[in-house]
Amino acid sequence: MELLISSFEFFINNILIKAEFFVGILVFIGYLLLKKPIYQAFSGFIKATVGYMILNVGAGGLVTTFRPILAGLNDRFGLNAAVIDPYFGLNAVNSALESIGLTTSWTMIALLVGFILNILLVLFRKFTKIRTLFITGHIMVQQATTATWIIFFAFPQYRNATGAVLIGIFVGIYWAVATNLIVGATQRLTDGAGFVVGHQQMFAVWLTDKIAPKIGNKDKKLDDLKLPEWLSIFHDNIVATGTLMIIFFGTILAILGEEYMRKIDPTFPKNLSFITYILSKSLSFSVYLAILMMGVRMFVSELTESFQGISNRILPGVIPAVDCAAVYGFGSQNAVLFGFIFGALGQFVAIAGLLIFKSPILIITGFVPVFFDNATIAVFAEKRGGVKAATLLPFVCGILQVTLGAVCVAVFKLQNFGGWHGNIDQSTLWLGQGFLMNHLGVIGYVISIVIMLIIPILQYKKVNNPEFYFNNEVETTEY
Ligand code: ASC
Repeated sequence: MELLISSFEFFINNILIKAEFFVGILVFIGYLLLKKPIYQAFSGFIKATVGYMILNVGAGGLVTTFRPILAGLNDRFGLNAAVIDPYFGLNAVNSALESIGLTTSWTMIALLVGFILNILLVLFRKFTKIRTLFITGHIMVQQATTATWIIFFAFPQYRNATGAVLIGIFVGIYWAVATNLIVGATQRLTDGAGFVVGHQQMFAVWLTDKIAPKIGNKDKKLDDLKLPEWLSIFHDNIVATGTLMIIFFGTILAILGEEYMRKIDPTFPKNLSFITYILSKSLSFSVYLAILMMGVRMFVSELTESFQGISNRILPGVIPAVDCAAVYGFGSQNAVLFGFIFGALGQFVAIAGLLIFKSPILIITGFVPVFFDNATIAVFAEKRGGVKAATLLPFVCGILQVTLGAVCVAVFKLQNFGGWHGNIDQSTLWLGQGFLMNHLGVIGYVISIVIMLIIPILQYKKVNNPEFYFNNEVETTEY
């Protein structure tokens, strides 16, 4: 038994939550199954792992640089608001659990239960209609942690191993169902690259894919926007991001002020002027984004090729669900930027609304949801509804992230802990499910699980050509 536990621990700490190795190993095995020579499998392992690590450097750089700046607004003006960001959400949940004498130690068990359940759902795909395996480790940890609070909060009687299993079932089914839902959308976007988004906005992406064609014209691409001669420099992604970030973060940094930034940022050298500091912080956004995109290109191309091996042999038809950034290389170069800017505008409008209407709960923009949710939504929106969808949908999402984020803080009683997970699926779908659990108890839990399980079955019913459903080809059916 002890050996079993320590192998589980090894697996969780070294593979499951280290997505770079998970992806690398999958690529390695995939190539071997495709009967490629071992040296090619090795080269694939290195490129996929390094590619994912590069992506992490880019994403990590963005998160660690810009999260404190946005959150600084809260501190600087003593707003006592909840920051909507999964890292703040994690801290909030940790403190909330501590306040009731618990820790997140059950979360790791839940994580494993969820992962195994996802594999079982794929294995029994004949009945479940699930094709996707969620492998974005750090996201799984964040979601399992938030779910720990939601479920322990709703069921004080199960603050034990039973609760851990309930959490595992909840997240495992969400991982499988939500990613399975957007196979069609992702395959259409990437022209059948053979992966799907496994992150924190899958339900929103599914809706985007449905709504975008109704509100915009897919042929009016961001890259084709006719700009006056001098503005055409912004067709270049680096120029566009760099310039906009100088305006965006320049304004926020100016509001926060030099004195405050010197106080909170130990990397602000004494002899550097505030203007140079602002320029270099803002432009580092373009740097990290360029790094992120480079990593994405590297691992996506390896994964796409080699995963055929796994999906042909071991888990037939299975599609890996990976970080949302994997789709940033598809579609117009500037879609990511538009998503972020319009999402942020939506959030700021909504925050102004909370202030004007004297909401008892205030919200502060967190970097992860405002950037990664909205950039992802914009990429999908642009594919199906052009410029109009790529601007309007992130704007609406930004409004929802703030308003429903505030509702989540109230419903899950997190107001004293300073944060909420904040990603759009967690602030919509999970809010509804948590609400059911709070009010109907175990019946609410069962209802929310059953609803999730029915989704892929309904989805399958709508497919015109069931053969396509399980063999990874680009689906044309919409559901
Ligand atoms: C998240 C999160 C991150 C980023 C990253 C995007 O939700 O916690 O660190 O998005 O996964 O590439």
